[in-house]
Amino acid sequence: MPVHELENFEGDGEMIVLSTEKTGPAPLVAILMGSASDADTMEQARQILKDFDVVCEMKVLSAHRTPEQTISYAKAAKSRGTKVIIAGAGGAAHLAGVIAAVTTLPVIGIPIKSKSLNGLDSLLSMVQMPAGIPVATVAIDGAANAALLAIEMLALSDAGLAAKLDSYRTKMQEKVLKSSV
Ligand code: RP5
Repeated sequence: MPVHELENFEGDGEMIVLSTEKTGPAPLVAILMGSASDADTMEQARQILKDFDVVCEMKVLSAHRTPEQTISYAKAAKSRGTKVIIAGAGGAAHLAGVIAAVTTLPVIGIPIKSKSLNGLDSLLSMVQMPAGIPVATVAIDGAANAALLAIEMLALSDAGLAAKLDSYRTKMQEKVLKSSV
């Protein structure tokens, strides 16, 4: 679905307003979060995707506060051209699991560090998915690795992206080897 049609996209009767610009390619990666309070952490994922020139969109959708809109968005994602969904949530962190339940797109979950239990609650509620509905859960607040994992998935069918990943790794190795202690 071209991006200009996304503006009027309706999912199961619920209008979803997208942050995507009017022109340009459809977002390959969706970055979703349970609350705007997760945005600082999730921004790390957006920045890495931007560095790799991967088109993405960010959106707040909650498994608990906006369940119908969340499901509508997740159900429509594949037909819109999205390839990977990144979902961050904290506390009773069901967002990634609920999304994975209604799409066969790969879903990467980021357990957000919570105030009460430092994210252990988020991690355990996200990672312990039942067999059949996978969520690739990264570390607590592991937004950078979520983005890199999404890029690795996309790079399987994109040689240019694969080359950028190789270059990223090489630079990382050089930085470590140059470290002085
Ligand atoms: C979750 O509850 C969100 O993902 C967030 O991490 C946490 C707290 O949300 P707020 O109360 O700050 O909106 O749904």
